[in-house]
Amino acid sequence: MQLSLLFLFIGVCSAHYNPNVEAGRTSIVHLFEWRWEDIAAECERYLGPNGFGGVQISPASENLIMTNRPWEERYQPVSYKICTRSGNEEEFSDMVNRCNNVGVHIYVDVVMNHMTGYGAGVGTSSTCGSYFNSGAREFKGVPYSFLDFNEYKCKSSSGGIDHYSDAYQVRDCQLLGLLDLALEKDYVRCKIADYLNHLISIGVAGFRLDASKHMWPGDIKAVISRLDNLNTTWFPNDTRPFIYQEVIDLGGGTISASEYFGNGRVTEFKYGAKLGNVIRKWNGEKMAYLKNWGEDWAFMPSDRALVFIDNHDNQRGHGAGGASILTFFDSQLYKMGVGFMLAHPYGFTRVMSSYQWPRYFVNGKDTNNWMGPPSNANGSIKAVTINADTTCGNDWVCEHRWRQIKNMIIFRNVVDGQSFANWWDNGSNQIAFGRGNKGFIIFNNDDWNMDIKLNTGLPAGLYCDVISGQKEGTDCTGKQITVSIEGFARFQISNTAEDPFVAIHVNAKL
Ligand code: AAO
Repeated sequence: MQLSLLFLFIGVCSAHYNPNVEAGRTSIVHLFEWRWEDIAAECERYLGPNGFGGVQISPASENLIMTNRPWEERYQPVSYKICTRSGNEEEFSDMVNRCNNVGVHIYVDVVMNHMTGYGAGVGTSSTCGSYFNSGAREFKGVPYSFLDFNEYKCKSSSGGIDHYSDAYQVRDCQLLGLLDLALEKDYVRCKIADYLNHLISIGVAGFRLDASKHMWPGDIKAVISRLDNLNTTWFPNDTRPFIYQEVIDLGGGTISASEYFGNGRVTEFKYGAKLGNVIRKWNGEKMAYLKNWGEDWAFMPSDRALVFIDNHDNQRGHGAGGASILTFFDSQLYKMGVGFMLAHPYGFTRVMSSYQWPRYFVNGKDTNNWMGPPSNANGSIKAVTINADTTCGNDWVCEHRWRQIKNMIIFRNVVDGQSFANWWDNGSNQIAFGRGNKGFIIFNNDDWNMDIKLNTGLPAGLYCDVISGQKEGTDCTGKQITVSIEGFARFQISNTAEDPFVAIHVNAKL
């Protein structure tokens, strides 16, 4: 009896690591700053049919309206009303319904560490008109008062985080001047849990917890323990929400990602930073070194990691990761990075989907990195339009619709659960590996051509490369690869190819 209770307890705890994606789907996409109505349409017309597991959405809670509408305003909450430039509650519910109905789940970015900055002022310049007075620490829409903030607890001289080496300052003081909520208070925990439970009742599958490093792991746990199970219209009984915490731990800091494993998964920021170095061939790195990619690179355990090549911060020089981070601006290298990530078994994967902005560098810093999403003169966000060639218009980049990336999302679904196999490298930047007998990928990131015969582990047959093209009906619009009875195939990849890599899998057999 006692033993079964223990198992029950372990079962309930471990559930927050499970992304709750539908069987056969393995990745989510961050549709940064998209409107709810565009996400609903994208689920139905693209994400569902192409095997995406879910969407991370921008914060849904009411936020401060800032001059020129920078994207950052979404991280300055004013209340927990579902009411932002992305849409209202009705549109939000419609999105969740329509996405869930095509097997694509919604993951909400939740800002619970803080409210607006202390300099936000007084008034109702918020996306739903809720009154706030940042000086008096008053947020009527929740409501919060000065009693609900951490000022008395913060011991730094400025009230902000003066030293990241002081774990107390990081948790108890203001991050970037944002009013730090007193998460030790039952009242505050309840207000946040009520908001999350409201989202759960609508049908979301989980949460990204923004700025988790700035909250005590125990406070986060106290909120999570108040959360309901997921809505049984779409999820099995007793399903816990998926939790992934944004903790930037590049190693050597005072706060370690592992402190947060008890609550759910954690963002692995080393992943994109290190892979960026390898693919850019900086610091003497080469792709051959990727043979033991994963925990051996000082990453967290695979079943605790949420991995990504870039995120909405480090693609524009915010957050952490530095210059090595690959983004859509370096599209050729970016596709290789995302391709490698989606082929490799480590971690739960998230791909980024961005909007364009005109970068303008002054002394190495992009002075336009504040710019918000494509918007109309009245401040409303522009619709995501779809061009005849399936790419997006209105300055939406839609990396997730790039053929190479979309096809690698499918590749990951096809090889799910298969072991990392048949590694090969030339000691430099030509590498290949397979996933059991389901898929095989090969890269040429050297400055010379490649012509090699390798064991793919795949059944004999003719395969369509899903990078240079794809299988359409019985045709292949890209390179064709013949696998022999023994599982061997010849690969020729020019170093000047538009995409110097090839990927084949059993669902793209001709
Ligand atoms: C804006 C203005 C501020 C203003 C504030 C209030 O920019 O000047 O004071 O409003 O009025 C976003 C924007 C912020 C914006 C904020 C609110 O990025 O610029 O502030 O909305 O509008 C830290 C946090 C991490 C956070 C990241 C940006 O730990 O949680 O900063 N990310 C999330 C969101 C992000 C959002 C917020 C949090 C706030 O994803 O979009 O902010 O809701 C070190 C630390 C990291 C720290 C970085 C950057 O990293 O370790 O924890 O991230 O510094 O401060 C090497 C080191 C590495 C180091 C890195 C960068 O790589 O190894 O450890 O350098 O220095």
